[in-house]
Amino acid sequence: MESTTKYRTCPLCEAMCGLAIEIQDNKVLSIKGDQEDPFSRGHICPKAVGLKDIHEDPDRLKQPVKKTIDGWKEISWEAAFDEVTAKLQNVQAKYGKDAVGVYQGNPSIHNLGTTLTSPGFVRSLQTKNRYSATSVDQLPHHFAGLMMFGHSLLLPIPDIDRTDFWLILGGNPLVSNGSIMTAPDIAKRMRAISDRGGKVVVIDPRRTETARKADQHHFIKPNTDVWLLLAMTKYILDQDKVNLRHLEPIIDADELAQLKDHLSPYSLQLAATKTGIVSQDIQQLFDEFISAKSAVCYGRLGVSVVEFGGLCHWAINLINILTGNLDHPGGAMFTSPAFDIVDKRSKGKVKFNRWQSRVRGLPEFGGELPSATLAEEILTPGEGQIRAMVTSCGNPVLSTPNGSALDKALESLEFMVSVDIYINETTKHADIILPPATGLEVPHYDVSFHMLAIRNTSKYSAPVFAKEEGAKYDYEIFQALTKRMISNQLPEEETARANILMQLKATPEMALTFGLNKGGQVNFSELKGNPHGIDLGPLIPCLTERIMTIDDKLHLTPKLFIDDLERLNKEIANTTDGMLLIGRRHLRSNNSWMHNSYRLVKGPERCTMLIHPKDAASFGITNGQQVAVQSKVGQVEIAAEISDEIMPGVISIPHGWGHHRPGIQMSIAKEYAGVSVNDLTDHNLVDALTGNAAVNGVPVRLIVALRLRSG
Ligand SMILES: Nc1nc2c(c(=O)[nH]1)N[C@H]1C(S)=C(S)[C@@H](COP(=O)(O)OP(=O)(O)OC[C@H]3O[C@@H](n4cnc5c(=O)[nH]c(N)nc54)[C@H](O)[C@@H]3O)O[C@H]1N2
Ligand SMILES: Nc1nc2c(c(=O)[nH]1)N[C@H]1C(S)=C(S)[C@@H](COP(=O)(O)OP(=O)(O)OC[C@H]3O[C@@H](n4cnc5c(=O)[nH]c(N)nc54)[C@H](O)[C@@H]3O)O[C@H]1N2
Ligand code: SF4
Ligand SMILES: [Mo]
Repeated sequence: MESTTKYRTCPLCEAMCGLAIEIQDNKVLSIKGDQEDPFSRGHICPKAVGLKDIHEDPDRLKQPVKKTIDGWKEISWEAAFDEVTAKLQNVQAKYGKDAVGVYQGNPSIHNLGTTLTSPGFVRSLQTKNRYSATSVDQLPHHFAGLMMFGHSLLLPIPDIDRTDFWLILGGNPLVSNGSIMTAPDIAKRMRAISDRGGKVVVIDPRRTETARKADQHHFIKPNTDVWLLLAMTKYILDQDKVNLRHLEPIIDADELAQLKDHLSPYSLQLAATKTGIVSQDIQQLFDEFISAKSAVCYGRLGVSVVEFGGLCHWAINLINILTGNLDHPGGAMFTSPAFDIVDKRSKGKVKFNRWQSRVRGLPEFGGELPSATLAEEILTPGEGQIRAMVTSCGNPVLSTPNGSALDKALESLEFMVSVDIYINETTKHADIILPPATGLEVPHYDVSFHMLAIRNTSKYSAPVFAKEEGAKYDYEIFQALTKRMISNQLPEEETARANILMQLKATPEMALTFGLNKGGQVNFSELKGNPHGIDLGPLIPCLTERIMTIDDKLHLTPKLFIDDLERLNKEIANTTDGMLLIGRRHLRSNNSWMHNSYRLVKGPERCTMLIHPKDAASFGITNGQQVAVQSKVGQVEIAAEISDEIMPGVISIPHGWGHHRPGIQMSIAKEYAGVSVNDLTDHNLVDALTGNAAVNGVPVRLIVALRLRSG
């Protein structure tokens, strides 16, 4: 058969790159960037070819497997669905609904079927023990969106194609390819800022790949951005540089006046002391930002997974609002997505702290509890203890703080089921694994990332290959489970019952058709006729229509943020002296699960501890030496990589490694095991306001064994 080229969006990260995939007889010949994709314009990163490896990976599961004393055995789908739901119902009958916990990981929102149908299944469990990767990631963004704009999905996106000044705190988009900012080909877009006379400034404890390409970089002591951001907000107010533009009518003048009082402690001098950035540099940064024609302040993981992540994102929004850069070209803008998941019916509803976690009393957000408390909810006896778990698209043993505790906790469960494609550090604890078709075998539409993109675009990708015979799509799995879970909860009335059962038959394409028609910008057949995607133009000011607060006002001073300043103020006089641990990402890696692709893991060891030459000298560490790193909760041994790209007092270890644990069935990943940084991160370190895990800025100690010389 002749080779053909299929076009589709890469589902691996948030960038939504268009791919041109050449295939012949069910084989991938090549994966290249799609030059005709109007959004990604041919951009691609090395991970995209990993899709071929996932497609062909002999370790990938295609049939349900059940753990037996003789190892994993394939079982039929029907038997698996029956057993899973019977076991979950049994645990709930014995201990109550909350005894079943559920954790949903990152690929949940990169899979159309899972995005659309897993929520129904989770609801059918009727449990308060819901967890996800959100609380080890972007929760503070959602929190600030909810409190200030009225909806957790109203997230301001940096309009980097038009900005004159891009301030990046704790983000490394040249490697991550952008997050809460879907923007394929960041490098080109960054260069364009400089070419039009603009400026990019990066604030990061590491001179990252992005920092090296930026116009300016400042090192910052981890976990101190909050002082800088609040000082900047205060500075804008003190300088009388407030310019609310079209948002003035929806901002309360009293709130603006009160803001100034609340911010009085946060001087530029205090910011300098806390962050380690010299005050002249801080002032220059503030002045340049304020006077730029357009400017945007953007923060990502380095200001999200820290102890004051909530306040950081509040301040970031304030800075953009007060300088006239929110909802304005070149600033931070909102999308007008073709498939809009902001549900108007939730207007004014604040889904926060409606219940708390049983053991530590951490607040619920959007129906979920913080993942940092999952292990103790399983391990602590008492009413409401989790006795069975469902995981889907997640590897929390490697991804959540104190992963070793969770490893033990999962072992103690009465029953566990995982919807996943691999037997890995988390799913090895399951009794049954249900593997969906994935990657090139599934239809794709980025419901979430079109919402977070720097342009309004819309794109549907048909599957490149049919799923294997006997395999199931993710939506088929969730629908089958939901149907069984609710079979005895269905209403008596015939039509109501028929309605629910019909919804449980809807394919993702049917849901897409419905959602797109509701939005009225494009329809499904247009999308099918445009496999490179459709550009719907630059972001447009829309906040005054999209705002979801009950009073249609934008709130500058939600009480929860103001109250949290008290927690911050207790830190004013505190100083920390020891070493602090932060994370890092690599272009050829994707969280914990793509290390089974040889082409992505080969080459020099990447799971190393970056340390500054001065620190290395004072601890007597040489390059490549094994060092024991200890935290409150654990210890790992790792090779040191000495480099002045990291600031003194800080070490960096990437997450997602640690594939040495027994029982995993990923043959290549095992050979490139590394260690898990989340065996060091502390489940007790959370942003008390939002419940988000603080995996950046963890205090650690280094222990260097005396090296024995031979000869
Ligand atoms: N220390 C530290 N910890 C971190 C971070 C950090 O920077 N530092 N980053 C955090 C962030 S941002 C995130 S998002 C989380 C990620 O945390 P998780 O989402 O828990 O972890 P992943 O590594 O993304 O695991 C993805 C899982 O989905 C499975 N999978 C892949 N494709 C499919 C599919 O199509 N269907 C199904 N059903 N399963 C699939 C994989 O096999 C794997 O088990 O980690 C967080 N943890
Ligand atoms: N190649 C690749 N791409 C990915 C992923 C991946 O694993 N690999 N994961 C995807 C996911 S799930 C996400 S959420 C995104 C994340 O996207 P990003 O947030 O852009 O990625 P990170 O590399 O975690 O960047 C965080 C930066 O914060 C810095 N930092 C740490 N602590 C602090 C601090 O206290 N203050 C400041 N100012 N900076 C600090 C770190 O040095 C790092 O450079 O990436 C996505 N893209
Ligand atoms: S940047 Fe992200 S979306 Fe683009 S090819 Fe790489 S992994 Fe795929
Ligand atoms: Mo993430």
